[in-house]
Amino acid sequence: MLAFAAICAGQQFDKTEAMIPARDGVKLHTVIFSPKNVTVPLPVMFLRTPYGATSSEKALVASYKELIEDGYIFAFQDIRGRFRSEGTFVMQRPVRDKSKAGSIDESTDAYDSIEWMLKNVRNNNGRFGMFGVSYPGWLVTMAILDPHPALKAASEQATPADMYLGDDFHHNGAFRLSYGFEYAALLESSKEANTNFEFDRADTYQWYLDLGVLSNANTRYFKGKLPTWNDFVEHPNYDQFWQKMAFWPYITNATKVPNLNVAGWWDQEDFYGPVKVYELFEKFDRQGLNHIVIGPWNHGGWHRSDGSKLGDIPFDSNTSKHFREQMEAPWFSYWLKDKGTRNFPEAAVFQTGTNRWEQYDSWPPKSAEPRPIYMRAGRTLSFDAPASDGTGEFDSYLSDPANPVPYRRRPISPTYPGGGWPAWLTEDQRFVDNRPDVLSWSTPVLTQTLKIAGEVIADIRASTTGTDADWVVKLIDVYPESYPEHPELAGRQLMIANEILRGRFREGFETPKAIPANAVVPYKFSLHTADHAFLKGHRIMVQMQSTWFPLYDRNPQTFVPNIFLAKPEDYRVATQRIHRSRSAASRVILPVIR
Ligand code: PG9
Repeated sequence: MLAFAAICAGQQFDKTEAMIPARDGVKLHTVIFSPKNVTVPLPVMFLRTPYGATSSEKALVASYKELIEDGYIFAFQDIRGRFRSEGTFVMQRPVRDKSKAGSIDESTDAYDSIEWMLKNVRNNNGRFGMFGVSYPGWLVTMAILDPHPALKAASEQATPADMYLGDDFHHNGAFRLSYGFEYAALLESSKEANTNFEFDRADTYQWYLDLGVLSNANTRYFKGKLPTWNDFVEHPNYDQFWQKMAFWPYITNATKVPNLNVAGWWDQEDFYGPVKVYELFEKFDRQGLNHIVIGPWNHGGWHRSDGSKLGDIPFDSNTSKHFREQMEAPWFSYWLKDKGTRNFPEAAVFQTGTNRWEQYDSWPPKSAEPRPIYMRAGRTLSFDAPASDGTGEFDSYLSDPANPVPYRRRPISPTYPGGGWPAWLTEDQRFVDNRPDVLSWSTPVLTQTLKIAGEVIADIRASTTGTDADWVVKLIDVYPESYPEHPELAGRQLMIANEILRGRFREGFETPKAIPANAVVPYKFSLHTADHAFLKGHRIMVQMQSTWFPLYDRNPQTFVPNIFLAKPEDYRVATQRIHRSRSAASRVILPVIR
């Protein structure tokens, strides 16, 4: 194959393909689209991916209309070991050991590719922009850790930042079973394809239940051949393996490249990541190069659709189109083409409920007042703390690993492709509200609107008859029972924030500790940031449960050193108590704004 050959002539672009040599000689397959008949030098928009580089003009035009209108050369690259690139694929290859000469990582591959394109792509103006959602967003973040000097603008979008604490594979140490299983199969079953695991049941809830203990994944299906699954099994705790994959050890300086971090409130995969990367860079950002946009989107929703709706939830405007036209395109055109003005808000955040874009000088805003809202008797929720310490001040449920709470309405279709996964976080939580193993506490109907902007924190006191337990906390907006403007939303329970904590990690993620049975234990964890108005006429609800299946694997509820090796008999029913007395109050801390 020619190193750099014109392949075909589309309508608007000339397409060429190149095998770009990295410093260790591995060649990276890159598809370059240059607008036809343009003589002025143009910047290059560069996207790296494990999913197969965009190779048709039709796909390019369908995805990047607003950027195309501004005029760019586009370059799409398969990362090493995927599709037509040489080398070995490593899931989120960690940052290289810089003391070793010639060592490589995704940052050096981006650097070497830019260096090559700078010299070989005709008519480039010497400036490169990198963008991408999720894995490609992670590749952008890797590239700006050690950027090529020609990389002048970036937008990481939905990058993972920590696969153990908050992104695709685990949250707070709880293993994301359906995602981890299906994603390992997707990327590691074949080099030149994205392979969807073939389930023999329509309802994957039942399929994962029938799988039984986690070790059956290898004995029955993967046979030890998928490196990522084997890593899950071998690294059940937050050890060096996961820490080296996270960004916090590496983001120790300001970003040199202007970076627009982008996140979606209902991102079903990586919401923790972009907010974390923004926070990490922000500590050092004296030059105002680090910005964030958070909109009412699911994973990558800002690049699909017009963003007027997600699931059943309407937003009163075309939020995705607005982002692409008014935020993303001006960002790149300012830094790469000297067009427009540098008046980018520090944080452009869509406030759900009022459905308005807000601008903040920092995210989360410093002006919010943390106000605890307490779980109280009679399944009520109140800003008044409990006053008494009487006996029986708790609510309780039986958590049975043999009958776990489904995370979305059954039948649960596979994660990929499509189906119910992309918008599941907006699903009406009434489908589990009446289960005996789900508890809900709610306020009376609000007589005035309550706005929150910032971090929501769960601060729970709980006991279990077992020696390990998962605690799931959801903050929910309950819509009015009569809602003529959108009758389909009447009485709706919409999740605004949520998270899980695997109880064994309550004192730290590196070393799991059994929970003392029947003791009241504090569990404090973040439900992440939100910007939401609970409107007058709505109610605020907090919901708790101890299983969320098959999104999370089942906690055996008996302490075992490694849950991936748990035996069937380790999985036991436990009685969970959520305490609500004065000295053992359970609450959620809300960042209230005026
Ligand atoms: N959420 C996906 C992912 C990113 C990085 C690692 C593993 C999975 C993605 O959408 O790319």
